[in-house]
Amino acid sequence: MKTSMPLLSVARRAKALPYRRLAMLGMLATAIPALAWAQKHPGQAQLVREVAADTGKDPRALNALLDGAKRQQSIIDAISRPAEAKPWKDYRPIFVTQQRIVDGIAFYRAHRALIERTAHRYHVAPEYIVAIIGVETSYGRIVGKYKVLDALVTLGLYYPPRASYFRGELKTLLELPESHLAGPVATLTGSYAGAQGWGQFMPSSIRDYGVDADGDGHIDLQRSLPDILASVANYFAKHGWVEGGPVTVPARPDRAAKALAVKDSTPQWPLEQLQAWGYTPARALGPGRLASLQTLQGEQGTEYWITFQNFYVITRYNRSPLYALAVHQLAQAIAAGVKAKAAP
Ligand SMILES: [Ca+2]
Repeated sequence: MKTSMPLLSVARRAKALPYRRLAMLGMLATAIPALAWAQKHPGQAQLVREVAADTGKDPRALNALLDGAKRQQSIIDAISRPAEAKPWKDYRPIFVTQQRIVDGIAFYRAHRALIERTAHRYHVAPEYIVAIIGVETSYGRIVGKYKVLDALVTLGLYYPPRASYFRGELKTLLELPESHLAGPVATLTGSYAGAQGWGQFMPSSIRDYGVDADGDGHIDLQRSLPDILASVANYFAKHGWVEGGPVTVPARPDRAAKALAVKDSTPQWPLEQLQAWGYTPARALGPGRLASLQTLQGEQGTEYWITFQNFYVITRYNRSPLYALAVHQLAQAIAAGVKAKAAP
């Protein structure tokens, strides 16, 4: 949306105007240096000032880039109905499908050496790296068709409920050096939220956790499998993945189990405490671990899941416990399938 009239057309129309309005235009003309450019998007001028100050990038190039971005109503519609609003019984069938399991096993087998080498280097579990890119993009098949710049301009500058987060991501996108992106900013595509590549990284995640694992000088999360896998593994590692640690186990509650209100999946009670409150883990685990509890509505009724640090780490990728549980179940199914197929 243009916020002021183009000045050239004002000047052309001036001849036909009466004196008083001409005088006003004369006053306007003295202000022309300040008005020579009209921002296309609300807040664009301020954003460009900040990016230019932080990076030394040319404000004209930044403005040209942003002038080419469009507010897309479909992006605002998409963010207003996230899948995480569903109960677990409806969420799970979307992400933990037989197709995604079969494809994950095939993907793991096709790239086994690279996947396991990467997991080993970052001290994380290989099947969880694979499950993340399985849930995010079906192993790179569906990486998103929105222009990343349109997505972040729309949500950062036109969507007040999430503007502070998305404006920050837009600013980071504009500030990232070329070496951190899969191509020129205007050409990047991704999700409606502006996440890119097989692992759907937001710009701040590319900046903080992206890895150039193949050493070609670029973090390419669209085309380089070594970069894609290492970046996801690094994300887990930096958020505190415990090598060999459990993610979550189902729990059977006693009839008198204490009702627990859990705000997020930060591990907060010793496992023994949860047991004392009436939640018995489905398999025995060593004592002394901090845990939390998720109560979800599954197909067969209420499900109780005792969650650990690694579950919390997966929620750093996506805050929803449903997401973390879907990643966990997909990872377990893939690992079982790879093991079964590897056996004689
Ligand atoms: Ca690279």
